[in-house]
Amino acid sequence: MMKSFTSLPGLEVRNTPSISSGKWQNQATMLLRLIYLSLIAICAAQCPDPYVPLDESRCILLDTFVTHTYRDAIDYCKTHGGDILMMDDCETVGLVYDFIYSGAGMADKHYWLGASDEEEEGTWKFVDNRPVPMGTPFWGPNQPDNGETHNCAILHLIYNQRWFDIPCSNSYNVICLRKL
Ligand SMILES: [Ca+2]
Repeated sequence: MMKSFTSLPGLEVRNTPSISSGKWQNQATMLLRLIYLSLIAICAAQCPDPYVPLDESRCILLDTFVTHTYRDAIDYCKTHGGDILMMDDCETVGLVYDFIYSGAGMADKHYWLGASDEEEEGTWKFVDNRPVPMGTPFWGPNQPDNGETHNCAILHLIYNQRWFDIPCSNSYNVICLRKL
């Protein structure tokens, strides 16, 4: 009579824990819980549509389709739960620059910067009242240069998106930022 496979010498089947044992059930439950919590964390960290990530803590909305005056651009971003583009550090300037040049149809436009010297000629302030950095590498060559008729700022496509003063009543495309 043939010996069964599992009873051959050296191949004794050990008493392995069953999938239904308490230990395995606990581990499976823990694993599922971890996956569930990770999914919640990933979902919570997503930028709300139509924003996309700028970096690990900020979202960007770049509208290439509709142009707005400066005031309307500020309202447009507020309506979308964010703020018109404001940036006073080179890291953010670099990130926004890279973003503008990362896809088709974005780099051939001017975008509003949330900055103006309407209140006091020559004193540039962001919408949130922070002072606007002057000179290189932020502004284009010899900018701002148009005095009392040019009191708002754009990222100028001819100047590689460096800043340029312009009348606030002009219409340009909009970039909004918001926290993740
Ligand atoms: Ca001015």
